[in-house]
Amino acid sequence: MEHVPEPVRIGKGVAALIGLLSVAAALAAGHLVAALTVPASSPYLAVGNTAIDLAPQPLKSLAIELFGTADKLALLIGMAVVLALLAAGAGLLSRTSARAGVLLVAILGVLGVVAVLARPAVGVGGLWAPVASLLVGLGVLLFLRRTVTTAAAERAGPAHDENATTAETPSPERSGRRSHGRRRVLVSTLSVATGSAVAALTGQRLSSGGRVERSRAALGGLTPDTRAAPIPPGSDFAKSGTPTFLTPNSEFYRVDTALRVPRITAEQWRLRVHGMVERELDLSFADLRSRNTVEKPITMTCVSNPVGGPYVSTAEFIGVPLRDVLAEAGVHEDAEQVFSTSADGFTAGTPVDVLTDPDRDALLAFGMNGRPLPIEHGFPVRMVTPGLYGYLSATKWVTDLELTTWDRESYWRTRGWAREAPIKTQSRIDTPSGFAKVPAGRVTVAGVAWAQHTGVERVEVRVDGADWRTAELSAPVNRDTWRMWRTELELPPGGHTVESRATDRSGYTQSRKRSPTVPDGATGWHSVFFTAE
Ligand SMILES: Nc1nc2c(c(=O)[nH]1)N[C@H]1C(S)=C(S)[C@@H](COP(=O)(O)O)O[C@H]1N2
Ligand SMILES: [Mo]
Repeated sequence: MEHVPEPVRIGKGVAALIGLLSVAAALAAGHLVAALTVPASSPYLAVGNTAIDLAPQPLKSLAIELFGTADKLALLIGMAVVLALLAAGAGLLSRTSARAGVLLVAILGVLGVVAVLARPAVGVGGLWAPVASLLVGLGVLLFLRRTVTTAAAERAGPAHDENATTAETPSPERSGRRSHGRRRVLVSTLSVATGSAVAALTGQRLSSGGRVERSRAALGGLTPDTRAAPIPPGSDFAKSGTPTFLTPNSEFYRVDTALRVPRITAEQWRLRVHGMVERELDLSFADLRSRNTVEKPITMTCVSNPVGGPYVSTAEFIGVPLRDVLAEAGVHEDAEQVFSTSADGFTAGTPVDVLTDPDRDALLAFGMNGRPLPIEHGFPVRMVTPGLYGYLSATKWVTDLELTTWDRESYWRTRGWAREAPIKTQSRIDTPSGFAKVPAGRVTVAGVAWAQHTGVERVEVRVDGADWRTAELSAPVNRDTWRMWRTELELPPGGHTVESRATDRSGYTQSRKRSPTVPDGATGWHSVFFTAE
C-alpha cells in the first residue's frame, strides 16, 4: 500500500517566523539590488515615498506636528510594524498549505513594483529591485516551509515505523533523523536571517554615497567673488537665549519629501533651463562656479512652521544670482513662473518677477556658511529665494528650470497650498521656554523675529495682558534676515504669560488672529506660560 503523508501543520511561532524572514529577505534583496541599479528603486523606500505623496494633507500636517523632523523616521517605523504584522500573518496563513501565504507575499511584492513604477524619478531600470524582492520573498517562503515540513515529517516518521520498538522510546535512528532535521531548520533560518542582514547593510553602504561625500569634500572651502559684509557684532542675543545669528549647517532646519536624499556628485550635476526662453541653457557645476558668484545671508522659513515653531534658520548662502542665469536664457514676456524640478521629482513654482527682480538676490546656491551645501540641504545645487516660503522657491538638488505659465502646478500647489506665498512677519519667544520655572524678580525674555525682504522694525512684548513694551533689537544685517530681541521684566512669583508681536518696515504689525499653516503660512502671536518662583 502506498504511504500518503498527512499534511504537516507548522507550529504557530515557526510559521510566523517564516513569514517574517521571507518579507525581511525580500526587502533586503530589493535594497541591495536597488543600490546596484537605481538607488531610489528600493521597494521599502518607494512604498514610503508613495505613502508620503498619497497621504491626505491633514494626515501630513498631523505627522509633522506630532513628530516634527522625525516624521519620516516615524513613517518608516510605522511601515515596519505594519509589514511585520502582515508578514507574520502570511506565515500563519500558510501553516498547512503554502497558498495563502504565497498570495499575501505576492501581493506585497506587486505593491512594491507598483510603488517603484509610480516614483517620478525612477524609470523602468528601477524594476530590477522590486522584482528581485518579489522573487526572493516567494523563494524564501517556499524554501523555509519545505525545510520545516520535511523536518517535521521526518520527525513524525512513517505512520507505522517498522523499526520503532515502542512509541515511547524512539529508535536511535529516529532521534538521529530528528536532530538532523532540526539542525537543518536552524541552519536555514539563520542563513536567511544573516543573508538578509548582510544584503540590507551592503545595499545601505553602497547607496549611502561615499562618492558624493568625496565630491563634496573635493570642493573644499568656498570663496565667492563678492563676499558678504562681515556679520556685525551684536547681531544676536545668544547669551540671553536666542539662536545665534547664523545657524550652523548641522542645526539648520530641514524639510523635504525625500526618504532617501538624492545623491548626485558635482561632476554628474547638470541644470537645464528651458521653456519660454530665447536660448536653452545646459549648465554644468563648473559652468556655474565660473560665473560671478555672490554670498548673502538669508533667513529661510518653512510654510509649515507653526507660530512659535522651529522651521526658521539663517545661513550665508554662496551661489550665482538666478536673475543672471535667467537673463542669459532670455525670458519671454509671458512667462509667469520658473517651474523647478529636483533630482527626486519634487517641484516648485516661483514667480518670474521675484526671480528677475534686480533688488532680490535669489540664488542658485552651492555654498552654505563657507562650505559646500550639505547633501541633505541640496548638494550640489539648490535654489534659495529671499522672502518666499521654501516650498515654492527653494528647490534642493535642482536639475531643471522651466519657464512657463501658472497652468502647470507644482508639488505642494496640487496639495492645496497657495500658488504664491511671501513669508509672513512673525516673532517667537525663545526664553523662558514654555512651562519653565525661573527665579522671580528680574526675568529676561528674548527671542527672534523675521519679516524677510521687508525687514523687522520693532518687537513688542507684554506680560499677563498688560501694556505692550518695546524690546531691544539686535544689530540689523539685511532685510532678508531675522533679528533677535530681548527685554528684562520685573516679575512677582506666580504663573505668567508672555506674548510678542513684530512690526515690519512697511508698518504692518503681526496680527493676533490665529490661522493655520495651510494654505500660505500661520499667523497669530506666540505666547509662553512660565512660572516665577
Ligand atoms: N527637492 C526638494 N526641495 C525642497 C523640498 C523638498 O521636499 N524637496 N522642500 C522645500 C521646503 S518645504 C522647504 S521649507 C525648504 C527647506 O530647506 P532646508 O531643508 O534646507 O531647510 O526646502 C524646499 N526644497
Ligand atoms: Mo517648507
